[in-house]
Amino acid sequence: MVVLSRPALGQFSLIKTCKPPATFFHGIPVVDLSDPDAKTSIVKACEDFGFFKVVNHGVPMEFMAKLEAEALNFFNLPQSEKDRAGPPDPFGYGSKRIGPNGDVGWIEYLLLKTTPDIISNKSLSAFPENPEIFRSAVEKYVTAVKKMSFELLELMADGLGIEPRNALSKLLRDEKSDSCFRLNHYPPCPELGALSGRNLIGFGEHTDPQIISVLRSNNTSGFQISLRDGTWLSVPPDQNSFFINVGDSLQVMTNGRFKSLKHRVLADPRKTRLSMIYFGGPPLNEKIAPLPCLVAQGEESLYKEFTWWEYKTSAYKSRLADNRLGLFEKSSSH
Ligand code: GA4
Repeated sequence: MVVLSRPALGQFSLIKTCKPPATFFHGIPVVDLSDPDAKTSIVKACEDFGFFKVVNHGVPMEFMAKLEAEALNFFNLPQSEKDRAGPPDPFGYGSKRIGPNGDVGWIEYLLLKTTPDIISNKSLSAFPENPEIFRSAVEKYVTAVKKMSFELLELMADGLGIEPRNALSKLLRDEKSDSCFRLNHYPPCPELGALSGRNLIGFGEHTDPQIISVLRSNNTSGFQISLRDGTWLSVPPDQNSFFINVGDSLQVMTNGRFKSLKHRVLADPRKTRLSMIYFGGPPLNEKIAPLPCLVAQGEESLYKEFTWWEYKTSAYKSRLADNRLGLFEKSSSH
């Protein structure tokens, strides 16, 4: 990886670049939600990769298409209008800067709460004409994706032999669940043609702090996952399916049996990438600890005790690529 230093990119000269992948990885586990044994494939995928693709998910395609169109309408607005929904606190519109600690990427985004109001007044202020159209597209999509996420977590609990089967899903179903929703827009960066065939990093490598993340993107590639040996694999895009990531909190709740997935996004030189991600998180006061039935006799929790609020506060003090769970490992001296 090299750091871009071309003056042409001015203030964004700190955005990193990376060689685009030569091929796609075609071995991503696929979970078919209409398969009676979906729970087994979910558990296997979470153990092997911390990542899988979901088909026959029941989320209406028109919800995805409508929200994609509305999101593009928003990102195509003049900069001054988008800026009315920013700067992010962390919610709202942001451009190039990710988080509060100096991370940057070739990206603009809208970060939204999912409870109790899906869209705050600040975010809606960028839609003076007809905010209701945008609100309704987000609400329909998020409601359907949440429902699918609850089902996935219940199947996962079944597959892991956890009782009750809502032990995981109830954290997301809770009205105090601290979940959020993100629309990411990666504009094309054609001027990079001159950069000896390198692509800008849109969203740098990181793991998600929550329980699970549910991603849907348009048909533009760029999403990459990291294997535990550090190899990056490019995920073939599929706009009709969802991609699920294991988050740090689920890693802890399974006492490390599932590992959170390190991932990143490369911007495309020619095509716009638009993705929408639901991050399912627990209530702030929830204790994040291994589920007792997943800790075998004689074994101990690998992690110190903490609440989701403590973890999130610590995450917001970190840089994107940091190993955030490291601070909470029992072996750690921090
Ligand atoms: C990564 C996952 C979600 O996008 C997010 C991100 C958050 C932000 O953009 O505000 C963080 C990042 C994410 C983890 C470390 C901190 C916080 C940016 C950052 C540098 C909304 C989240 O919950 O954590």
